[in-house]
Amino acid sequence: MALSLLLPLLPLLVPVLSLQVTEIQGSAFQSPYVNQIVSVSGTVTAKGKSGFWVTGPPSEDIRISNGVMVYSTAASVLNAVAVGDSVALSAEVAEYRSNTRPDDLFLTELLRPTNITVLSSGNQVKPVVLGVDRNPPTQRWSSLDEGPDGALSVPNGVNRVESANATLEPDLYGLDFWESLEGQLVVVRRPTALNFENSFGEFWMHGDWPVTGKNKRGGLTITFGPDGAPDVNPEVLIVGSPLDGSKNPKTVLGATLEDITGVITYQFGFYSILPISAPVIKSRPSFEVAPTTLTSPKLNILNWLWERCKVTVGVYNVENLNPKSSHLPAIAQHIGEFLKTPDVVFLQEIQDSSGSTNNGVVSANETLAALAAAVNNVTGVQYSFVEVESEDGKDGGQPGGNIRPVYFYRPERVSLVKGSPPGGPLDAVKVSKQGLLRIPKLNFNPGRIDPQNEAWAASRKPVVAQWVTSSGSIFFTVNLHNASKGGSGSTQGNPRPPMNGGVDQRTNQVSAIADFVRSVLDIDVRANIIVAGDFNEYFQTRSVFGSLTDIMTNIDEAAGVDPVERYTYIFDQNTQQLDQAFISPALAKRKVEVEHVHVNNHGASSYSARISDHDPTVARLRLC
Ligand SMILES: *[C@@H]1O[C@H](CO)[C@@H](O)[C@H](O)[C@H]1NC(C)=O
Ligand SMILES: *[C@@H]1O[C@H](CO)[C@@H](O)[C@H](O)[C@H]1NC(C)=O
Ligand SMILES: *[C@@H]1O[C@H](CO)[C@@H](O)[C@H](O)[C@H]1NC(C)=O
Ligand SMILES: *[C@@H]1O[C@H](CO)[C@@H](O)[C@H](O)[C@H]1NC(C)=O
Ligand SMILES: CC(=O)N[C@H]1CO[C@H](CO)[C@@H](O)[C@@H]1O
Repeated sequence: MALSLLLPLLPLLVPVLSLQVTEIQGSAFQSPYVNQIVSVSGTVTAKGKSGFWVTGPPSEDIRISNGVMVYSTAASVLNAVAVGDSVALSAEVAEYRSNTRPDDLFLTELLRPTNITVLSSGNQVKPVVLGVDRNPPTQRWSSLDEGPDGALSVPNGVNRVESANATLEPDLYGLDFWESLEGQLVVVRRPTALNFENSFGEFWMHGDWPVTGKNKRGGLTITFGPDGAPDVNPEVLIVGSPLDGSKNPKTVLGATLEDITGVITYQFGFYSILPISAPVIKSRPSFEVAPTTLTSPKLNILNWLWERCKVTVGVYNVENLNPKSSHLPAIAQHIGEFLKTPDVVFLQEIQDSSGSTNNGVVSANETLAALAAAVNNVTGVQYSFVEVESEDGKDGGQPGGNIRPVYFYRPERVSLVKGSPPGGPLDAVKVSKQGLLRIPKLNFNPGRIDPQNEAWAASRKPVVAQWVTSSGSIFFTVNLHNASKGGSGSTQGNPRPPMNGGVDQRTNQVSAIADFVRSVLDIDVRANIIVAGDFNEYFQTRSVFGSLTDIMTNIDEAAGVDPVERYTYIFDQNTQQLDQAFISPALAKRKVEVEHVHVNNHGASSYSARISDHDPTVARLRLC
């Protein structure tokens, strides 16, 4: 109480340090003068509802910003200055972070400005032109992201940016680069949007500077860098609300914009640019999406010998589908017209017949019958389906929905290998040698992998099936949907490596799946096995996939898909793959073809027009 009453008087009582903006900012994450009253002068570069920005004389040292925000919402302060004014003022140096966001970084700012004097008006400040004056690094966020997987390493959150308070290395690390521009006026030339806008109207983009992971659509995909560690694209900015109160345009992946001028700040967990006024869209991409070219062959007497070995599979997370879902006809159209009715479709997020109504219904027979009828309506193809019913409320997801992985299959092309009963929710699928040929056979077909394993608590249990094609080839499938990334943190927050919610559970889940696959390969090293679904994890988080990649091959790798085109999902600034498929050595040895069909991330003109949050994938494999 006494202190806060005194604070406005402090500038008068304490001898005031006269500093340059560069001295206030310093070369580390936090100011050397935090909590001190200083006097400073500079030119006003921008003004918003909660303060203004001043730029002082620059430093030769690129680590040191010469801009800073002066925080105040008082009309008397905001009315006292105009853009272009050269001002002198006294204020308290502060490191600000919202109390409700303890994992954010601090923003250096000047608080409670007093004694504001306008020295002259109409001055010009030359903005930093990004891509000309400075280029962001393109692979890593922070030196504190320790471990072989960089920002995707485990354990998470073992370091803190703020307690390390390292001297900035803006040539190497994204956080350091953007921090070195904190408070400065910058120009982003020829921006490209990297996603739909978020619910606050903010959007991610990169400008005309060197980038990595660039895909054909204009997005930046998570890849591996030249040193073998993940490249998580720090060369991006999120565009916050314009300072003049206007509204950002609606964006989509690959939209291009006119140059953006604004100030660099940190807010809501991210380094952001606050544009002076609303950015302007220059072009939007076409929303036409080509269907897959990987169709199932029509067998005839001439092509039979070669074509009989092919099988097509689709993988699609259909986002909480139930018989009444308004997106059900569109999903059917996707399966029919864009995926071209693959022989087996691995579906995830099929809800029970009563959807999210929490009434004890677990069977999804009506959801599946409705989807099959709708696909038939579109294509004339009649799918059959097979699932293992969950236990009510035990598999996570939307409460009451009992989401699960399910197989759709074309009975004229493939069928379940006969002779094993279907498993119940708690029955563990096992494989054993059968018959004279000692071929692997399941005790339950279909059956769930180790359903009582703690790794599947509140999560979907993977469903295994053994199939035979109409021409007699046998293959195994594992359809899965692992624990979600809920609880993950910002890529640009204080804990390093960034928090990756559920990563330990996913690691254990993949390991349980790998154990099952190994049990099949132990019996028949040439077995055809396809493991696919929504792993809820980027392939570049190698610690999660290690147990599986020891014995199987990532299907995109086997097919030679360009690494930048491997994506099924856009989150924040990155296009990335949560949906993965792995194949056994026998399949990887033969020809493998894969296409990610971007019906949702390219085919929708707005966030709400997407049918699902995931894009489906189609693969064509040779079984013999
Ligand atoms: C207020 O500004 C005047 C003129 O710039 C300066 O002489 C004086 O020292 C300042 N007082 C404080 C408390 O900063
Ligand atoms: C951060 O580092 C700078 C430069 O080494 C130092 O001057 C400053 O006091 C440090 N701040 C904190 C809070 O550790
Ligand atoms: C789904 O299963 C329920 C309960 O066994 C049954 O009453 C209903 O007729 C089935 N619906 C379809 C479309 O098969
Ligand atoms: C089949 O298509 C017709 C015409 O588009 C539609 O009225 C009907 O509801 C559809 N039936 C199913 C099962 O999707
Ligand atoms: C432990 C855990 O992360 N479980 C989650 C698995 O995923 C579902 C849905 O995505 C969540 O509801 C669970 O909480």
